[in-house]
Amino acid sequence: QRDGVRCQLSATRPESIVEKQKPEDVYSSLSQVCAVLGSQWGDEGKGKLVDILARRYDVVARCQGGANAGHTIYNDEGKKFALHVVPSGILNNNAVCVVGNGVVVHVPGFFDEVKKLEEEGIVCEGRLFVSDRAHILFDLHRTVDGLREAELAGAMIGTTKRGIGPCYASKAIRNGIRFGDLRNLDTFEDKLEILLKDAASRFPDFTYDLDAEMERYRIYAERLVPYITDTVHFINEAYRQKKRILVEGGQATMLDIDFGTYPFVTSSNPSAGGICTGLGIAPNRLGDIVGVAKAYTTRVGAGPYPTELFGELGEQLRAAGHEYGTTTGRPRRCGWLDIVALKYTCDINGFTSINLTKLDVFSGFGKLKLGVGYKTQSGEKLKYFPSDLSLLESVEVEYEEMPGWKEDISLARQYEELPAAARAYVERIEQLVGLPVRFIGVGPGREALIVR
Ligand code: 2SA
Ligand code: GDP
Ligand code: MG
Repeated sequence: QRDGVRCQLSATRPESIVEKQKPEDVYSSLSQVCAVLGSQWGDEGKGKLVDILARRYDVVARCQGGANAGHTIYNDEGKKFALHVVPSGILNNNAVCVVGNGVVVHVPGFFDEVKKLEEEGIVCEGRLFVSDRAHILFDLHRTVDGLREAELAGAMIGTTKRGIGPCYASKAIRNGIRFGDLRNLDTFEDKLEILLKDAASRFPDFTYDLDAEMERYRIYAERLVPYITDTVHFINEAYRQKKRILVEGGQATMLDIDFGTYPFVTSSNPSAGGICTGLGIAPNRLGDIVGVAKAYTTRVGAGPYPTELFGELGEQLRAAGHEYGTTTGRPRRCGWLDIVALKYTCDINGFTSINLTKLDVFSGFGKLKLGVGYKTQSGEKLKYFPSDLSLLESVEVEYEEMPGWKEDISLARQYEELPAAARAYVERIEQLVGLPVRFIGVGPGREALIVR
């Protein structure tokens, strides 16, 4: 069955591969270093799980990406928070939050986020730290992001225009500026001038005012003093002191610059390798890696998307799942769950379990489909997720059909309370990917989670 033979949905449901455990046992069995990563194209609901797990962790850290990420969480009073760079552990007062060296940070955006949190009574200073090795994302990077997209015209990536690609480009080309550089404002100014001149030489319409920018950064430099830290040392010291460390991924593996549908990807590594390079945590210290997967799929921006639904069903999913970008408000493309892509990201990340989210969204849908195989135009079955985009764009997806359910499941808290068809859907996914679905999301709130 693993290779996508059409499902014979017989009267006998597949047996769950999950051994029954009490929720508290599941939580406490999670390893000292645990990561929550996106297994699709982002927006799977990583923020929600991180917020819930943060109560069991001492340190919550982001390792890659920047304010392109949008992680939506709700507190116990149902108040909504949309986080971008600040880790989703910030709502738990006992957790220390780290923005790692692999993250790119727009300073005014960072302070806006901190201000909004502090207005809600959430203290950030003293428990939120930014790596001195993290790169500063300047307004110029945002401008260049927009200019590059405009140049690409019909072939645009559909970026969030948050300057992510240009900032990582500065880092790679080695004229980037790091938070630690704010400790010496004279050399900082020299570096900033080089960076601005570089952008101006590439884009004739790009103008800049170095003095005005320096004036702003002199002020930021002082305001940032309590936040800038050697987080590599901090996190390794925390590890030695047996503190529990939770890593929050941004975006997802299908948007990974190496493993995603290049060039329609982001500019960082949202997959497991990004944890090590973006925080300075050694690979052999990683433990559980929870892959977050929506019960269906969504994608924002351009690029191939084999199981995409067009027309009424896609609209229905978008409306039922409120599928609009957390950062940009863009409508998300929607489609069936893609098992071929999910198996690929399971391999890359070594997920130890799955958090299947938004299962509630399917209530009232008719039949459900799982994309279980890809076939080329010549009828050849692909054995694995291809790197060749033109091939990917032309594949025919083989689907298994499964019965849906009518019941509202948003109040279910025990697995057994789910309708048989919902359980069959979960268990078929487990069978196909060979991993336990330990967490099932049935609503956006903290309480709307089934733990098995
Ligand atoms: P970028 O801005 O350079 O990282 O864009 C490159 C591609 O990566 C996609 N990308 C995302 N996809 C889903 N969600 C993201 N975060 C926001 C959210 C997005 C939003 O939580 O909803 O609000 O639009 C995210 N960030 C980057 C992007 O769409 C490009 O395809
Ligand atoms: P992230 O980027 O992976 O953190 O996800 P986003 O916050 O961008 O998007 C996920 C959206 O789904 C948010 O609006 C969440 O509040 C919401 N959400 C998360 N889990 C569930 C769930 O199980 N059911 C429903 N209905 N909504 C969910
Ligand atoms: Mg998001």
